[in-house]
Amino acid sequence: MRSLYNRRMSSNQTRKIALIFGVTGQDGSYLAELLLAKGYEVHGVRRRSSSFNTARIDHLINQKDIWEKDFFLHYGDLEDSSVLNSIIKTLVPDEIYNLAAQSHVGLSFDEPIYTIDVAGLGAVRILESIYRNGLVPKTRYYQASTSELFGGIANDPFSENSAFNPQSPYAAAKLLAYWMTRNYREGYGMYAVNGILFNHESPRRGETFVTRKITRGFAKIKEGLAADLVLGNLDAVRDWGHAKDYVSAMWAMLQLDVPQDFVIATGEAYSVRTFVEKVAEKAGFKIVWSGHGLSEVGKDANSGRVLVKVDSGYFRPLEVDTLLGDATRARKSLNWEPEIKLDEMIEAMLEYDLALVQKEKMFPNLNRQ
Ligand code: NAP
Ligand code: F7E
Repeated sequence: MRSLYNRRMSSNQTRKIALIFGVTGQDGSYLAELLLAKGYEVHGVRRRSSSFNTARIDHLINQKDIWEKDFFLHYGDLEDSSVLNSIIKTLVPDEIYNLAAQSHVGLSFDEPIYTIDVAGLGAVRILESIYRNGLVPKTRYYQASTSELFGGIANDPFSENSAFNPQSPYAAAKLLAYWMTRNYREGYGMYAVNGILFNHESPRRGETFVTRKITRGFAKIKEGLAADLVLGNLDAVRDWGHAKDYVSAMWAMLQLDVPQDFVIATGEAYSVRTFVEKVAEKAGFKIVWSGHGLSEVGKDANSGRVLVKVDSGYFRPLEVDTLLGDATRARKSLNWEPEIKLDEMIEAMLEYDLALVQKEKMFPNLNRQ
């Protein structure tokens, strides 16, 4: 921070400064690319980790013409107010994107307090820092809100006006952050908005989320590195878009004259079961299902081999059955449309995972310490 502070004090800043919490995550990496392409000076906050956690942004770090000229990283943690306050106070960013969270819904049942501290109170720590440093008229704030707020009990598409019904510690934490974002907007006049994003995926999606688990699983099966894939609730239905499309919406939400919250979704939803069938087909298998509940299996129609099994370990204490979004407001006010179709996204994810598995076959110790 000290060297950055000196540099910032002496520079004559003409371009916009963006600060991304969660820059090492799926969305953070795509957003950093987008903002750099738009000419921003981009700062990201990363956590100290005992193993490398910058794989998604290494291509930016390794570009000599942008690293520490256009793109900067700072150590910090959403649990540590003093460090994040010092980063915000020093940079005085034009835009802050809060994408940092323990973002796994299933895991939030195992670690509820940590999840609420980071995904809920973490947002309040940033909002307080903006407010108490007198940055309200300058700094705009984006909160990574989520379709999990809705809880998935209605069959109609969810919009900005739908009721919330959080079904996990993760969703409850995000509900706190959602309301605090609105409170700072309505109470203090801060430009602070919630992007209520439905599920979005990509080859950079974490490997424990269901879409990536499926593309990685079938890549391993195809290349002979796994016999089968074990999943939880196959009947869950989700509205899956591509992360690259969704980070454009985040940026657009911070460019309006009047701050507003937006739902971002494709308007099409499929079950986990259908997602499996689509991935399997692209990997050269045709799945036929038999059995029920925990005994259900997906077999390859040609060989009769069991490729998909169900295990109760992947079920959650509370499940969100169906999430389908209505992004009419974003279409009208942000001129936003999702461009990448589900099948195209699945092909890209599978292709990426096949290449990864082939590398792992050639270098079996690749991921071992
Ligand atoms: P992700 O890949 O899990 O990335 C989360 C980011 O948060 C990572 O950079 C992670 O750092 C960082 N982080 C976690 N705990 C932190 C802490 N204590 N302090 C500072 N940073 C911390 O998530 P994503 O898919 O990109 O999603 C971005 C945001 O949108 C998240 O807040 C998520 O809850 C929300 N969201 C996601 C979706 C979706 O479908 N992807 C939908 C709606 C909302 P490490 O890399 O070190 O772990
Ligand atoms: O689960 C079911 C699971 O973990 C999707 C996060 O980005 O999107 C994400 O949360 C569905 C659920 O994502 C497995 O029960 C079945 O119904 O991929 P997921 P999520 O819980 O929807 C929202 C919008 C966020 O905000 C979150 O941050 O798939 N499912 N079998 C499984 N899920 C997992 N993870 N693993 C399975 O084996």
